[in-house]
Parts: sequence; structure tokens; C-alpha cells
Amino acid sequence: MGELIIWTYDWVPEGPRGFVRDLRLRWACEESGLAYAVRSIPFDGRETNHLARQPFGQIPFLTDGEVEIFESGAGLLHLARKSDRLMPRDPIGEAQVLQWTIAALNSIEMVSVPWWFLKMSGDADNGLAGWMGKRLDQVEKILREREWLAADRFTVADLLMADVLRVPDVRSFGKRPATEAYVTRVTGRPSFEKAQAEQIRHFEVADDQR
Ligand SMILES: N[C@@H](CCC(=O)N[C@@H](CS)C(=O)NCC(=O)O)C(=O)O
Repeated sequence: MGELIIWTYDWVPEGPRGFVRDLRLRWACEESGLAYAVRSIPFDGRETNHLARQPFGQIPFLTDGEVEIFESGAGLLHLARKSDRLMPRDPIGEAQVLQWTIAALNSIEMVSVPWWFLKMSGDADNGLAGWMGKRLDQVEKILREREWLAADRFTVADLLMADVLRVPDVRSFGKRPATEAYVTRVTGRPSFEKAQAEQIRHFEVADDQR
């Protein structure tokens, strides 16, 4: 395999900095010790300027030598196959990691993102609030009983679930102490802090060039 490159925008407005999804891949590389570089594509013209690499005009995507892969979840699983720090190699542990990684995307983020979009567009008490509360309660119940989602240790499933749950509006949607403790614990990891600081810096540097 060649050089591992995480692709993101060259700039984003201040609001999403620290939350842009390239952070998931940066964080995973930091956790695993995999060497990586970050490169940019222009934010302006994003709807069309990289469709061959990300068909929805979004970021992040990853290149690993000749391998090109988009979707942050797919990128995380690609990295997890390279490092057992992100996913154990035994079949039971691996299955647990896969199921919770997909659950973060397809059972939680699938609800939280549309709920958040509706909230942002002025409909705080929107029709997804009940579904959202139910899902978060179900996660809370799980996290009351265990420290990590899979394999009794930190894995890429925790990285992704914590990233989905740490969005401020999601985090403050009701009181769920076990979830709050989990998000604090997982995002308190030095690798997260480094990845987040570097992302914010990446976009700040671009401010001067605009
Ligand atoms: N399902 C995609 C979502 C990617 C996504 O939402 N990316 C955002 C940045 S965090 C983006 O590119 N937004 C710009 C846009 O949609 O035009 C993934 O997980 O990679």
C-alpha cells in the first residue's frame, strides 16, 4: 500500500469546524499510529469538482495507494482492517465492532442528522423528536451497562458512536448521564484532541488565504 491520504475541503465556515467528518479518519489514524497526510479539494465548487471521487460532492474520502474509498464509515473500516487497535482480529470481537459501527451510522446518525436539520431550519419540536429520544434512550441503556460498545475495549465503533453523539444539539437533547459520561470519556482521548485541533487549524490557516 502507498501513502495514506485523508481528503477534506480546503476551507469551511467557522460553525462546523471541529465537527467535519474528516475528523473521524484523522482520529482513527492517530489512534492506530498509521502515518497519514491530509490534502484538500476546494470548498468552492464542491458540488461538482470531485464527483469522480465522492459522488455526492462531499468529504471525506481516503486514498491508500491505489485504493480510493469514500464514506467516512467505509474509510474507518478500511483503517480498522489495517490496525487491530481499531478492531480486534477474533471473529466475535470483529462482528461486534462491525455491528456497532453500522449501528452508529444507520440506527443513530440516520435519525440524528435529519432531526438536527429540521431543528436548524426552525422546527425544534419536529416529527423526528420522538424517534430521536427513543434511540438515545436505547443507547443510554446500553451504556449504563458497559464502558465500550464492542470487544470490552475502545474500538472504531466507539470512535464513530461518540462522534455521532457529541454533536452539541444531540448531546443536550434530554439528560442521559451514561451517554454523557461515554462521550466525555471517548472524546477525552488524546488522539481525538489532536485530530480536532489539527482540523480546526487546517481551516483557520485557509481563512488567511481567502
Ligand atoms: N455519509 C457521508 C456524509 C459526509 C458529509 O456529510 N460530509 C459533509 C462534511 S462533514 C459535507 O461534505 N458537506 C458538504 C455538502 O454536503 O455539500 C460520510 O459519512 O462520509
